[in-house]
Amino acid sequence: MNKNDTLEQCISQLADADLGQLIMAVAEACCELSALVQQGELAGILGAAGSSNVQGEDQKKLDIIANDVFLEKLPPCGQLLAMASEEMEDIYPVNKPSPEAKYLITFDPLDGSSNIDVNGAVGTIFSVLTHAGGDVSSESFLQPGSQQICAGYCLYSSATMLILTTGDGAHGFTLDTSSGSFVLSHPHMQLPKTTTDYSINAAYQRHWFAPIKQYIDECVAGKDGVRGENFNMRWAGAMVGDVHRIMCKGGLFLYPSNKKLASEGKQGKLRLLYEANPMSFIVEQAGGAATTGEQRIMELQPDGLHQRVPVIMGSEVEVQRVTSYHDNSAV
Ligand code: AHM
Ligand code: MG
Repeated sequence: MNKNDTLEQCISQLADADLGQLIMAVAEACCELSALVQQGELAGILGAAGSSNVQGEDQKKLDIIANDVFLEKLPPCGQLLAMASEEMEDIYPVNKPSPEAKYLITFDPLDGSSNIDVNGAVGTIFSVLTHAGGDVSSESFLQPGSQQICAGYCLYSSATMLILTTGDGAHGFTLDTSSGSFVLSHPHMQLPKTTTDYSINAAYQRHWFAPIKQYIDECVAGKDGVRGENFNMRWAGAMVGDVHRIMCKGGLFLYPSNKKLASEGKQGKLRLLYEANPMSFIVEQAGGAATTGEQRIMELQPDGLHQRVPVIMGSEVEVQRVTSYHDNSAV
């Protein structure tokens, strides 16, 4: 696998050719979405759909279109038994799967959808699991993130990039719009162990639990506080955008639980199976870490398709620091 190889060339070296076919189908779906996102208002894709998803969130037109693109493009690869998405309450069993089909996929077809109407960065996140056997049901998807055999995200921004892992590192491919191919531009991405960048929605500050408040207060105090150095904050409003920056430069992404979410019976905002797990797999493969504050995300046993979890991921030393604040906390 060499820089400037196409995704197809890289995939052809995978021991599991079936997985390769599935990855190429995902890449094709991302390519189609990328073209739609680039067209924006000209493709009539902006604005609200006038419906809400299973989580009670308002859907954008592009949320639904993106979901449909995945439902159309993935099953023909012949490797999938069923799919689960942020935009669908129940699993989507593939009609007449081939006898060899053994994979399950979860995906957030359009992450950061509040950015669509302002021409901000959005993305797609996906995670591939192997079906253990027997009839496929939603329980089949309830596997810890450590069982993922592949995960990735596609960032639709100034360039479209697909970041992939099959467990041998995290590799970044940039879409060459002239050829329609993803090209290996960022092999073996590695994020720095230390950082002075963090990423959190500070509007929820009054709801934070003590460990997060302490961590962020210390970052904000900069040179004048216990950290003795200045920090920088960025928040794109799309996890894919924020985590991609961290994959390139280092940093810490936090979407923790907070008192408001807890009062609504939610452990976090981000969903375990198609946001937290795949992004954790990629970040860990790039030398970073990912935790809820109390437990490594990829070790959580899921209890529902749309389960939400606190997410803290990025440069290892900072993840360890936030974790230590949770260890010492009464809340
Ligand atoms: P979505 O999948 O419905 O777009 O929601 C997930 C997004 C993340 O991409 C982002 O980090 C977060 O929600 C932003 O939430 P908030 O608006 O609370 O800052
Ligand atoms: Mg999302």
